[in-house]
Amino acid sequence: MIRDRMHRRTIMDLDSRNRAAPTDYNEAAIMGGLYGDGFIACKGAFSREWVQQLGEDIAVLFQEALARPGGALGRGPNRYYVEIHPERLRGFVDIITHPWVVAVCRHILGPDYRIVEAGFDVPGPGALHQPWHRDFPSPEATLKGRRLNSLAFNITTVDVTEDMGPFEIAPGTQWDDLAGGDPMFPARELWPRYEALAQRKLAKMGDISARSALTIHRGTANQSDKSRPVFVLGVDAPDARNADKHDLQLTRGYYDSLPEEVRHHITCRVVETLDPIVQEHTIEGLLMGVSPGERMGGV
Ligand SMILES: O=C(O)CCC(=O)C(=O)O
Ligand SMILES: [Fe+2]
Repeated sequence: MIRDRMHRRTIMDLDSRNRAAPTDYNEAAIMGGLYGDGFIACKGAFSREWVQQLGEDIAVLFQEALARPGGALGRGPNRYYVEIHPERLRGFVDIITHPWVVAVCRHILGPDYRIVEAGFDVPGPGALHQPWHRDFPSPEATLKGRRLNSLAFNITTVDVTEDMGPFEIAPGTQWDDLAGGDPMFPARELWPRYEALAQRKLAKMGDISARSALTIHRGTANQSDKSRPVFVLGVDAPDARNADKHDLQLTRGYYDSLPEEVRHHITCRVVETLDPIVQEHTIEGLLMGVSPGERMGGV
């Protein structure tokens, strides 16, 4: 009980210290952005000091993952994805209780949304372009039902510059039916369409973005000498099945310390001690990178 009260106090302190002033988040703008472009952002949601702490926690977890066989998944040359135990991030509760994150989840996924994945991408120096892709095949709910039932949130840990291989999206392509081809990797003949649509996202420390992971996107070639670690949070509507591919674990002590309202939104195993995460969703199509000079498809 004491623990619970202390935790609440921590959250409240962080509210006043580290968060943007509460704003009325416009439901129609959120729906319009995610159903339209498939990508929205909240600029300056966290302080730079808070993001620096996130970056430090991620750096520790990245070193641990690289040292453990199977701990970090290759996503192309010098590009990794690592799924994590949320409680290893000091700011995890700040992220999932951030009023903009809560508003976006509620408006798009409904009141029973569930957090199913926490991890980070690290595109390092020398990482190549990724092939244009979506992170998983479009479910029936989206293809036939024309409804988004999952979201991916990203928080950059560094100020992204042009030479760091920014993230790019092709707005509106969350609705594309890739029938007849690979369900995640559009054929190269289609790439010129995505290149023409492409928007580069030069996120700054403190920004949070939300996207449909179905919106066709790619990490671009990192030509700088700095890596660009970015936190990833996956959230499902009750009918989505993405939790099946992940194994979110919280220790009993941490779980019990969370307010009931927060617990309600996490699909996880409650464990005595954290098991090493068995990364199960290698995406074969991402293992090869595309050199920036390489012809981008089409004729
Ligand atoms: O580079 C990024 O920010 C995202 C990478 C990505 O889309 C992926 O690995 O699936
Ligand atoms: Fe991706």
